[in-house]
Amino acid sequence: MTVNVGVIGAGMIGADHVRRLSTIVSGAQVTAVTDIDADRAASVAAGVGARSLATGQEVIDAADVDAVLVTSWGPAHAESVLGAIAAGKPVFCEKPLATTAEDCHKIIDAETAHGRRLVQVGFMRRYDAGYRAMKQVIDSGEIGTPLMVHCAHRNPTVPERYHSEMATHDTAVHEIDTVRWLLGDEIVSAQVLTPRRTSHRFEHLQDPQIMLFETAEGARVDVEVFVNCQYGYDIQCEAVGETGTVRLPDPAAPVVRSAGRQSGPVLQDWKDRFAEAYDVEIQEWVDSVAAGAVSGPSSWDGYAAAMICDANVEALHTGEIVSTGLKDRPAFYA
Ligand code: INS
Repeated sequence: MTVNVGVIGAGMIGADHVRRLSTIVSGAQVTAVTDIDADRAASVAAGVGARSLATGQEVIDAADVDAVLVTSWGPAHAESVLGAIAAGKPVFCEKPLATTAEDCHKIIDAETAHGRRLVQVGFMRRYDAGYRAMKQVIDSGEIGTPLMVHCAHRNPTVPERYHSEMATHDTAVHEIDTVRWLLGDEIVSAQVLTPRRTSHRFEHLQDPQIMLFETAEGARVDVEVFVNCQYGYDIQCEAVGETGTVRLPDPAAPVVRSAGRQSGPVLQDWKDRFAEAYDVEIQEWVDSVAAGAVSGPSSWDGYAAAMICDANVEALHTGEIVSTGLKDRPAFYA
């Protein structure tokens, strides 16, 4: 079976997923594309022999669209996801699921009323080979009960429009989802420490930030976000258990020994770091749609990420330890 995909939003990540669905992923084809920029939609659609349509609703309703991929800008996500649920069509939504916890709730309610899962949220790190290997080690019990996780998320630089809250919503959100998934545990509180600021930043930005999370089981998670570190794109993660540790491997790179020095490259662009994870993510989504059983990060995970991010931003502004207010995961999302 070929899954016919309709794409809402043909910007950078949308166009990239259209390319992926057409040239890398098997068992899928893009049949319809829309974007608020109609010319852009037309050119992305033409590149893969798809139709360009005027609105997201037209894409959702199209008879030749079996599943919907939402890659518009964040504030427009909820409307498209709710539309796809109303049409009973599986929908993949890039993060964030919605920009407010209230909209996430509406999605959870609609999906629950539908009776089976339709929504997958684009938290692609769960599809990275290194993180998957880490999770296997943790789940095997080899390092014992996890007690702490140390993370670092460093970008070489960020543009002037990047502001202090984006350190949570754009950057640490990846660690927030990954750690919940790695530990199979919920984040219940957040605190943010603000070190001396780097001089290599725009004036308005608090950079770096140290985020401290506590899980329901009492594990502690620290995330260093440092988005003007200058030297490269560097993602680190180490889980410490009762009897051992497991660390995320760095991307494979040649080690050069020359002139009395040993050296190797550090990635510069985040788009290169998880490129393969995106391929695996979209392939597994297509396979799950074909099999009639959507899995992967759920609406609940999208909602939890929104709640934790909101608490973390409040923690940044108040200096307090802020509860995330997350309750038990509903059985529907077990
Ligand atoms: C980007 C993206 C990257 C992250 C950046 C963020 O939107 O999510 O993975 O490293 O900090 O600005």
